[in-house]
Amino acid sequence: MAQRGGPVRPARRRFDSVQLAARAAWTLGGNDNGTMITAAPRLYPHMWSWDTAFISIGLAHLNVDRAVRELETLFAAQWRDGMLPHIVFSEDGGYFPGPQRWGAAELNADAPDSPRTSGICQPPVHAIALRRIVDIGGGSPAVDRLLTDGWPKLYRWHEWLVRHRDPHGTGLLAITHGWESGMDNSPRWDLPYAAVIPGPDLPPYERLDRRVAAAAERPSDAEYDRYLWLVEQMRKVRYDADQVVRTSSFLVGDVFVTALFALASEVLATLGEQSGQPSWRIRQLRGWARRSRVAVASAYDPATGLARDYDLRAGTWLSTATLAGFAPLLCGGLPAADENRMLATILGPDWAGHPDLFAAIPPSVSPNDPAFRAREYWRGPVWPVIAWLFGWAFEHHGWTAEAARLRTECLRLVEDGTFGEYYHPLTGEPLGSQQQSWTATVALDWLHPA
Ligand code: 2M8
Repeated sequence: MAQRGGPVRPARRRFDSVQLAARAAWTLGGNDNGTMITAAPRLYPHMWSWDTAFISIGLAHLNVDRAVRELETLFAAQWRDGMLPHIVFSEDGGYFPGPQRWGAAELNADAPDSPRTSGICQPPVHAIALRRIVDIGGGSPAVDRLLTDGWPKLYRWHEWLVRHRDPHGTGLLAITHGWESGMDNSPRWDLPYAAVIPGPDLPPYERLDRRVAAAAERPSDAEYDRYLWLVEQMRKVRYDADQVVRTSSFLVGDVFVTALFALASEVLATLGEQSGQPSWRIRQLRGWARRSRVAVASAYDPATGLARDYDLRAGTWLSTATLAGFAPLLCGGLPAADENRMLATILGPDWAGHPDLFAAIPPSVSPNDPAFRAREYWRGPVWPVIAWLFGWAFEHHGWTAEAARLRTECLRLVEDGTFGEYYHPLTGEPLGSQQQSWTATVALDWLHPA
């Protein structure tokens, strides 16, 4: 139906909440390969680290034992040094780069031989998932087991990040690949990626994502060359964590990852208190949280009202305006006046309050920004899981009305039951993969608030 003066919106189905929950459960069942719930049926037939955190939250509403098992499957792939890898490979092929191209187990003694994994990590949202699972299924033996056995694994994961990813000791955590941000081709990374020059010895490869998803909705070939070149650089130093930081031509202090780390460390500390973990570890977690919160607040730019990333290779701040700039709203730490201004901005006409949006959810890039691309992956579309993170943080910050509004709008976006990987912000059209597990699971969580 054409909106007067607005974007043309294709007709959509609308499922009521019972039907939507049933479709979400069916989607997860369909993505369950017996060992793991894959991120999506065709595009992503493996386990992704932060997807699994979100997936376990939705699963907890269906079967808390299964939710616990999902996180345990991820933890079983933890590297001996503490890193939680970004991909845990299933036996299925169908994704590039697969385990052979990564060669993690062949090159690094800390990587498990089985299951096979990639050689990088993803945002540390897992403690938030553990919190949600405890809230939903607390008291069950499986959850108690997860708290007892999983908590120390998460502590080691956070410790790994502090030890290897805080090169300046400021609390601002660095990523060595855009994939580690989870926002692969966000315009945040355009400048640092411009300095990544693939060498002539980049081994040839064939992209498999293009067989499944529309080219216009995926990163370009030039972007992929850079992604694969960074993997080559890491292979050359055998994924040695400190050498990767020293040698990778991409090294960026990621303000969004840092904010998630601060939030998750605080959450993990509280869970540790409730489950009798050693008090020195709890103190340490709170110290890490504090330092990273300060780093996030220091990245705030009064000129734009947003927080910035920091290009550690070039020694420059990156001021590209994206949804990640609202990172301080996740972890707190800004003076009240700046925080209120930021909250008003994310809800205002450049972001969630833009009049042309299908639903009042902040997209990955503002529609008012010349760089906005409505269908292009992390360059404009709406990502339900990112909205979930903001909603969860708003709720815990006491911004309950804002959290409730976001939840209502998100449900309106996903009520067509396709569980798109991401959505066209102006028309609500599902884009990328369909039946994406993490979209189905955040829908389940929105359907079961509190
Ligand atoms: C996307 O990333 C992978 C690479 O890790 C890809 O594009 O092939 C991102 O959206 C990432 O955040 C997500 O975890 C992954 C699986 O859903 O897909």
